[in-house]
Amino acid sequence: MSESETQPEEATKSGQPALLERPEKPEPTEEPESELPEPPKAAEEPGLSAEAEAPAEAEFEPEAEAAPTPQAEAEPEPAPTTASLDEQAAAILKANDRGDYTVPAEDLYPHQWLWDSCFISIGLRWTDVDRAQKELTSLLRGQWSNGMLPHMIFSPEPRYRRDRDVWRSWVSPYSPDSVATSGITQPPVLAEAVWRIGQQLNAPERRTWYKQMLPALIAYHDWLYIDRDPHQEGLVLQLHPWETGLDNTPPWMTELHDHLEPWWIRGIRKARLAPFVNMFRRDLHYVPPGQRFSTLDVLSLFDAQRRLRRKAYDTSRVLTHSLFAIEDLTFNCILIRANSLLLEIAKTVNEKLPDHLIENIEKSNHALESLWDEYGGTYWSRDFITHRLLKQPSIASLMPLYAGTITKERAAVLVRQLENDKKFGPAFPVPSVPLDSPDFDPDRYWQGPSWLNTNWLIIDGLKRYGFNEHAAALRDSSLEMVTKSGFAEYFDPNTAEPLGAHNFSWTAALTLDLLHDK
Ligand code: 9WN
Repeated sequence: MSESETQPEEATKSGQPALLERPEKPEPTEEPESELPEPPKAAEEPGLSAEAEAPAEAEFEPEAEAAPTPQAEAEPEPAPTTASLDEQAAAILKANDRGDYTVPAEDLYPHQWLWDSCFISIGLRWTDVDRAQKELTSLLRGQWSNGMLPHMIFSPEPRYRRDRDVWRSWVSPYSPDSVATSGITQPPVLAEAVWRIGQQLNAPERRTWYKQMLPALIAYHDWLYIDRDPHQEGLVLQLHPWETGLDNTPPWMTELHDHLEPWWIRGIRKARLAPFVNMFRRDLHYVPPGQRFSTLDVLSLFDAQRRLRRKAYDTSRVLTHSLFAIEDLTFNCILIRANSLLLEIAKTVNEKLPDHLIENIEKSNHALESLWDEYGGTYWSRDFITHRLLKQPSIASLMPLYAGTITKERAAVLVRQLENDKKFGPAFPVPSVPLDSPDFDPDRYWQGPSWLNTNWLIIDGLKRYGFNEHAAALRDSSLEMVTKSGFAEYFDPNTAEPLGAHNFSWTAALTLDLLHDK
């Protein structure tokens, strides 16, 4: 055991044990509206213990009992309902409301996630702007003293102790005392969410809101550059696929297996033991195996997470021991857009951002061009150490539209990819991996299915570049997908078959936003 990987009791900072034991009850939530499509009932099946309700982050637990567990089968399509789409969406957000924050989905995701809460608040602003603000201020409980916003804030319920122990945020001196969090971040959509909520408020309220959120936003963007751009290139690096939000996206999984795969995972691969390991996976209680990560991917993700924990989530320590760091295209595009909104927020309240942050912001706008591949006519993520472009196709190549800083000519090149039926143009776009890629799988998580959040980002980018017809068409097909199949986590891009979790919060929230913000 390394010096940083002490047991929670030994490493705990003052106040932490109280947190872990605190039998804090979640705010009572109201029963879902009767029109709410039925969520999966796996946890109520006989033979599933309370532990089986452990969430995705604990989806592989080596210490779990070896008894075979029932695996989820494809759910039937949700029952037809007479409620309108926006009523259904609002009912899902209500059912997933835990008081100060909204869980992404009952059972599978019982904690608070960073970019989920941002997307959720963007939808909530249409139904209850106060609640939308609360969704974002509750994220700040988790902010580390170095400015990092963690990708997860754990529920304090005793039954989730194991999830908190997987991460042990208390091994870092920067983690907060009052909540347990993960030790990595997620795409910085926060400035977008803060700004959009501000658009619903009158001028004095908007100023108060922006003033309230600005210090946390500055600290977060500062941390991204200071901690994650050590060579001052204008691009920030990520240390784990979970930081991209597109967890098993092909370029990251290839790099992960090439750089970090330990001997014991290679052994499992060689001995074809993956089906046996599946018996320990919690996520498969809720979602069929073909719709989630492969088992080898899950093992690698948890192994990579443990390596970060051993270094107390300290980026410079991680980088001295590992070659696995990527300047992710999606993450950096979202940061670039967030930077421009941060400037807008500061301007509204007559505040000036620190000079060094302004310099970094300007550098980023130019640095994105270093990810352009003239020969391939597209943008890629880049290996932080070698500067090699990671030329494995994914939806990330469309994200510079959302960044908004590329030229109109470049934007037009990306729009042609979007129009291409062999790449991003199935019946229900936008697939998370282009159809002509050998990695494309219509069912598997971020390796093919269409997602509402990435559609939303692309629609926003298309509008800002004036591709209004494309934006309208993608909006319509997104809403058609939800009308046809319900508020699934993701959808088969050829058939719109619902996949992953049901009654998924950001699908509901962004549906509301697409309905209201035409
Ligand atoms: C790991 C909550 C999160 C999203 C991510 C999505 C998925 C978690 C998981 O769920 O990630 O963070 O268990 O796979 O990939 O984008 O924020 O909805």
